[in-house]
Amino acid sequence: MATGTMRNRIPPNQKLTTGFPVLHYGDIPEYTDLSTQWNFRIFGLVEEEVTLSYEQMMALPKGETTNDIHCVTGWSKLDNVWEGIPVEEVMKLVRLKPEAKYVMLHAEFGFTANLPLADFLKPGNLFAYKHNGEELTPEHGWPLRFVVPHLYFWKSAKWVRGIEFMEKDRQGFWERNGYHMYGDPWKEQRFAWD
Ligand SMILES: Nc1nc2c(c(=O)[nH]1)N[C@H]1C(S)=C(S)[C@@H](COP(=O)(O)O)O[C@H]1N2
Ligand SMILES: [Mo]
Repeated sequence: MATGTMRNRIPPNQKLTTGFPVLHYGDIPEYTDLSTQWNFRIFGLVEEEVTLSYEQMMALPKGETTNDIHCVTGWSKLDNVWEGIPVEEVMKLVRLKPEAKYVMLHAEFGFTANLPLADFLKPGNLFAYKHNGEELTPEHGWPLRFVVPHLYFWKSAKWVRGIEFMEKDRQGFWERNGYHMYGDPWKEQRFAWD
């Protein structure tokens, strides 16, 4: 029955929403010319760092992923279709050093989000520029946001500008502010002490 199926898609203590709440700390970046004001940097434990222009990034092969959003503040939004650049396409541009075990996403205004390398490389993760068929709006992360479907949504950095590969895990922005290092919604890993 439909309700049974639905229930199984909602992690503990989450509530369904049909809207699309906006949630972030700080300002929404404004750009007038992405060619000169935006680039994407892949750095840290790679053999050679890479910096891509907006045009180079957008010229990479496209992909699609569908996820259920689970925000740590308690709302969930099902069946989101994201179009963007799959992580595996970005990874073809660099060679990882063997010590690389963790990833830090870097976004505008110094926002960061950390996750294990294995989670970052999971098929289905992408750098999105469309949500449900429409270009991302600035408040939802335009021109590009990370989407990692299997973790709480705070790991899906909006206005993402780079990927850093690390040997040891480090706290990102929300993790420094008390959120869990990993953030599995099904295990309710909301806060550092969960
Ligand atoms: N750059 C940036 N990305 C961010 C955040 C932020 O504060 N800054 N907050 C995260 C949190 S807590 C959530 S729930 C989602 C919200 O995304 P939305 O506004 O598109 O719903 O963005 C995540 N990505
Ligand atoms: Mo969140």
